[in-house]
Amino acid sequence: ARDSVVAAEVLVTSPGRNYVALKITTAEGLVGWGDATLNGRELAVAAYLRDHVAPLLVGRDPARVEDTWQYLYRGAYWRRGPVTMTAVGAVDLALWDIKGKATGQPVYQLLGGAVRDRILTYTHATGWDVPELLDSLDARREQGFRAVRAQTGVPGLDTVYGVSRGGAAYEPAGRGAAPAEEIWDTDAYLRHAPRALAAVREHAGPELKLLHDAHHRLTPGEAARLGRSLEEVDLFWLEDVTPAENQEVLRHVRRHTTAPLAIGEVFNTVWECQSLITEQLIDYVRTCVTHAGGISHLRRIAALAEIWQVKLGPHGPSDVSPVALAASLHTGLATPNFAIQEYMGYEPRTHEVFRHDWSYADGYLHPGDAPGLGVEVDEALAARFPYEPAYLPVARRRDGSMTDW
Ligand code: GCO
Ligand code: MG
Repeated sequence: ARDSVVAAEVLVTSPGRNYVALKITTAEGLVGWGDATLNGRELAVAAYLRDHVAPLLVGRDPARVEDTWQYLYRGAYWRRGPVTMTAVGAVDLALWDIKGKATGQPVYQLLGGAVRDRILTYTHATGWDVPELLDSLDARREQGFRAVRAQTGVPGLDTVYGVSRGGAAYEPAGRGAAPAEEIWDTDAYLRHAPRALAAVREHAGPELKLLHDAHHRLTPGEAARLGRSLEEVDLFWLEDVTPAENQEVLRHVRRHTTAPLAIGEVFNTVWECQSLITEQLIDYVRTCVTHAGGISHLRRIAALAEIWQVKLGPHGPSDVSPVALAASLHTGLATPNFAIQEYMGYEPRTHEVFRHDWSYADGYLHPGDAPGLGVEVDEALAARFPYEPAYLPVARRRDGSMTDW
């Protein structure tokens, strides 16, 4: 007889920052975990799962991972979008976890087995000025990282997203009932960033893989100029130069720079990636295993990208939970065109709530060999960290108008 789902429960916890986890339990007593965290919109996904998805899962055969994906995606009528796709992704992860536990295999084995021994990872270095940034970079290199994303402050601005001051850790979302408001000045950024990144390259030498994230703030013309001014810096990738809602604008950027481009952390399906991939307008697709519908859908994006020699470099800051990171690593170990995994690290409390088998060593990550995804949630501990509203900041230009992001 087939096993069946008896419960699908949503857990919201905040061990340092907010996470949403989905727990699926089967009649045979197997438990699968999924990540449903959508930074700043956590409770919308929690409600979507609790009110509209959990009741549909009860009684279903947990082995039917693909059919459940199709049922939730096609069956909803209202397709795509971050809330829907994160919910679908959470279910997909939990079901892959159960399939692994049911068969005694780590998920990467079920995806065809390892095509590599370990997964290259990049982390973040941040400093308000160049000396601070170089200190941060050196600290990362001492931890063994071979690839680092470098972000710096901008003279004349008080704050810059993703950049801390004085060596403090930075967190993508700030606690509070409303987002912080920051001032942004693209001209000042474009004057400063190429100089700061050139200094980083000079300091780091030629081998370090260097990345930079423009956070969707530029027009195609500005992006082309930035790419061109960074060519000597020899970036591993330049990320999110434009909002990329209009994918055609990337043609202009491509025409003017050979800087490798990475886009897609806010995309939710293969459809948003389609022309970026098939026109070879990007080098790396950044879709995240949770926000893009789970392992089942990330594999489809990877398959399309593979044909066009586009590689995967999934999103993985601290707002992507250790469950999602595990799922990304299982996918990465078994996917030929998986290039690199972002890894920002977590607070100690987060590691305690999400006990994981994946590990970091010497600039590389490995998903581990525990059956399933290899992450168990300490529910008693999780309950001690209740949800607190937290939002990404928003930015306005000097005239008070909102920036793209
Ligand atoms: C990255 C991202 C993050 C996001 C954040 C949004 O490349 O890691 O751009 O800094 O902005 O995860 O929730
Ligand atoms: Mg980014």
